[in-house]
Amino acid sequence: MTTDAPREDLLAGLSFPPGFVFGAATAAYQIEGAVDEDGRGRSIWDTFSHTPGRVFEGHTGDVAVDHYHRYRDDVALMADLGLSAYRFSVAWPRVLPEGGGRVEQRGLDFYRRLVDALLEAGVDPWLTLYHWDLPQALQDRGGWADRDTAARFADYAAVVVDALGDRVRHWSTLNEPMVSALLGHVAGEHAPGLQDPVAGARAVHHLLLGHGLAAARLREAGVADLGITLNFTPMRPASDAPADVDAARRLDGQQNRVFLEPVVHGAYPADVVADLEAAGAPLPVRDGDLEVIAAPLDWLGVNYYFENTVQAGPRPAGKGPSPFIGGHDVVELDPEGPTTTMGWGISPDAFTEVLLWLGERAPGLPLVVTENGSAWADEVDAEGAVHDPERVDYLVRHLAAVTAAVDRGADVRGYFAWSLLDNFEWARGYAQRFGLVHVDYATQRRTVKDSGLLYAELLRRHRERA
Ligand code: IFM
Repeated sequence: MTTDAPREDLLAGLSFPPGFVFGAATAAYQIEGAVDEDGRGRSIWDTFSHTPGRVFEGHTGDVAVDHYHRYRDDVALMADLGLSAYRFSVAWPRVLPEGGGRVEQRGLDFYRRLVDALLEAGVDPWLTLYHWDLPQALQDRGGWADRDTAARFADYAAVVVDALGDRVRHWSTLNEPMVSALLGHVAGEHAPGLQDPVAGARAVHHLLLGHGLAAARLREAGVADLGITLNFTPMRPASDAPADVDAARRLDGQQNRVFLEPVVHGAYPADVVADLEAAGAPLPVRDGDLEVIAAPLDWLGVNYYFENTVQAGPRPAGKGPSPFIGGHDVVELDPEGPTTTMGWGISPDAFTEVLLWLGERAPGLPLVVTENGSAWADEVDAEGAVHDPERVDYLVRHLAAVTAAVDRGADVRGYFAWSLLDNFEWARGYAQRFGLVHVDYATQRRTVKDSGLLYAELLRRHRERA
């Protein structure tokens, strides 16, 4: 790898507390490939991506970036970059091909090998149990809309911790339950591709219940560093008009608060409960569930990408169905100013605000930025370099946003860039590149981008200061 730091000192002024964790993140279905190997069962994303019209140009995760076979090289790359930590997810259908019952040791062995390679390379593994790849067998029995899936998730957690608990210290239950529940069951934009608000509300609750039940099993197995990862998007009203203010409240409720509040305070926000009931899609809460969901945590994972401005009014057809229950009368406005290739705006100040807001909403709970990053149209040039000035700019400004939050008292303990590698960006396929490392999908060749080099330089300076 070329290690020349970019000439201009973009990192001046960026300084993080001693012990601050710097890593990069990925997820199983986005990188592993090898979908038919070693007894892996099908996941809802195999089904979804193979359904015509669901994913950009019919892309699938069948091969992805072949990490299943190239994990040793990828770990070496992480060590070269100087990452102190790596956040990855375990594919539930590799471990339990039918969702429950028979355990596939070959699937667990892959993660044992991966974790051993990470530890040998001095990279601390941060394991996420669920990053959206539900076994299809469980979907066939109702998926997250069915309460039993929460119990199956806890059983799966117990199997994984039994296999890896001796070598993985940092555990997370779910990644972005908002996306699983609402993009998957209300907008139909993600697997399982439903447009069913009732199923969406049920999925919200059962994912959170699964989190709580799994947390208990992980604690029983001795896990002492446990979190959940939620994605936060500030919702700004387009004006002071009461209808816009209420639209922002409703979307903020379903995007942010309906996940945060039960996890940290053991109660759903009353306004969201009322909104969902009014939409005919109630949360199926039973006695005792909220105590389970509010299991004590050691940290909260924060994924942040952009903010939204919202306006009351009919949603234009071109926008597609809203992921929010009853959201047909709210429009998320197109961002003003530059956007990434995802069409997302760039708002580092809102990132600082989210971290400070979480400090108030979840006092005493350390925060870890488990994802932050941006997609751009990167290419390898004739010299074999990938110049990605927009990602460099996004990275530097968002790291500065973290330091600003820390300076103002937010207890942020780490930052994981999304993503280590270019990969399968769900419904957007391989057209969106988020990696610090470019992947040529024809050859699987990895090339560290300028942003990756800059990140490596930041990490080098951070280590030197420690
Ligand atoms: O690629 C995703 C990731 O899987 C979850 N968080 C957002 C990323 C970018 O869309």
